Amino acid sequence: MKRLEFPKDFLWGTSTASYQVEGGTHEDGRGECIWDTFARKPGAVYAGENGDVACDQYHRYEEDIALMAELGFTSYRFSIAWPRIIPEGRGKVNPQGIAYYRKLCEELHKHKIHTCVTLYHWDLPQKLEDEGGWTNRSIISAFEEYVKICYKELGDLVDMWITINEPLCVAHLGYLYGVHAPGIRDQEKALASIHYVNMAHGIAVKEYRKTGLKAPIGITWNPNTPRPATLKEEDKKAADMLRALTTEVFMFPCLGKGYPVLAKEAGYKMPIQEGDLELIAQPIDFIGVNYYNEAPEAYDEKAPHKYTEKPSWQEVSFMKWPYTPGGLERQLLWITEISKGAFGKKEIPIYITENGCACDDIVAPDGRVHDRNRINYLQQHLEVCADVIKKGVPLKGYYVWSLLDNFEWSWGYTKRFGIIHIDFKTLKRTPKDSAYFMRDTIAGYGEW
Ligand code: GCO
Repeated sequence: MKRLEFPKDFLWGTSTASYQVEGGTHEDGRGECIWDTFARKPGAVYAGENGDVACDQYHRYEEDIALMAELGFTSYRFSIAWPRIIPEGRGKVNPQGIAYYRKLCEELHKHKIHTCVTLYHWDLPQKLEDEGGWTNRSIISAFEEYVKICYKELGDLVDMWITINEPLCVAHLGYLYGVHAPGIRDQEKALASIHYVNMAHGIAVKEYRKTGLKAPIGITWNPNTPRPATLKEEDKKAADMLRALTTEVFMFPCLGKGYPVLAKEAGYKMPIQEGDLELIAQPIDFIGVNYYNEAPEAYDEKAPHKYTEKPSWQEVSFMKWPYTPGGLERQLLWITEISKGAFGKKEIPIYITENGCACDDIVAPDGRVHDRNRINYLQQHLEVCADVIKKGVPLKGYYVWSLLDNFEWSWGYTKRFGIIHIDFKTLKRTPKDSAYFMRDTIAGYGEW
């Protein structure tokens, strides 16, 4: 028999994001965000779907929190919708937005569930995008204004703060490849957005330290740490270059190391001004890691940065992402290594703030969702988590992505990541077998 064993104080959570689960996009003073706009663009989102209703957590949060409590989760990671707090991005604060997130946090605390708040999970107020969004240096002062309101109005109810979710996706998907809002494809703008999203993280931490609030603050990255496809030196260089351009350009400056040399060699010119790198390198209390899969990378003479992804052999999820738990071990060991000594600290605690998979889930005639493939994925990755802790990785918690099936960005509602099934016609919630697997794992019966 295999058994998953974790430290007693290990944090067990589920993750969601405002635009993906809340709905209520035109309610109680919420302003427009870039995803409201992007979803209206023909072809941008599968079947023209959007987050107007989503899982309707804006009205059903009590039911969702009761389900989390019933499963024994000890933390809930959700994001605050900036356009609910400051509808125009700057200036007037919306008291109904504040009131909603206070109610959400109070309900979580009533069920003894720890509140883990992501300040930015991609729903930028449209008015700020109209001024250039993350490609305009002025976004930093707008983010500063926003986070200071959140600290002031919600600081007494938040147990853990995450500044930005996945800066890589903000920059690359939003401004380089244009497959996410705001749908721009421009290399120079993408480079500016990398730098300004790093600076926004820095200003958020700097302002947080002035509040005197005690909860830890950190950031969530989705590190891309490919393995070289072969032992050939050129494939190793290709993997190193990909990691530098998609991961180290975010993690290194935030950890006080400045931009990676390989990025400069690749011609990355950031709009750096005096003092920027010092602002970015504010000491953080933890690192959030979103891990889904790893891929083999090889040298490719014809590719822009001489790297290309090679085929995987492993079983894939419904997103065609391979099941690669070994990649999680390699990534966590790498993060532990590169963050050792940052800010003069022996180590920086790590939380897996997202891990999970999309499956073709259906409700069976018995009324259940037998998502054995998701349980296999979770078991394989949780085994790695239990194992790396014994190897000295300061892993302190694990959040499943996601609590609910939800709006999977440009895929709309076609990719189900939840441990709770949503019938998007009735919004009925049905815990999947993976929810009961997580319940047992949290209770210490993670065996099979
Ligand atoms: C991300 C986002 C989530 C996604 C999830 C599945 O990591 O991309 O944080 O919003 O929905 O990862 O793709």
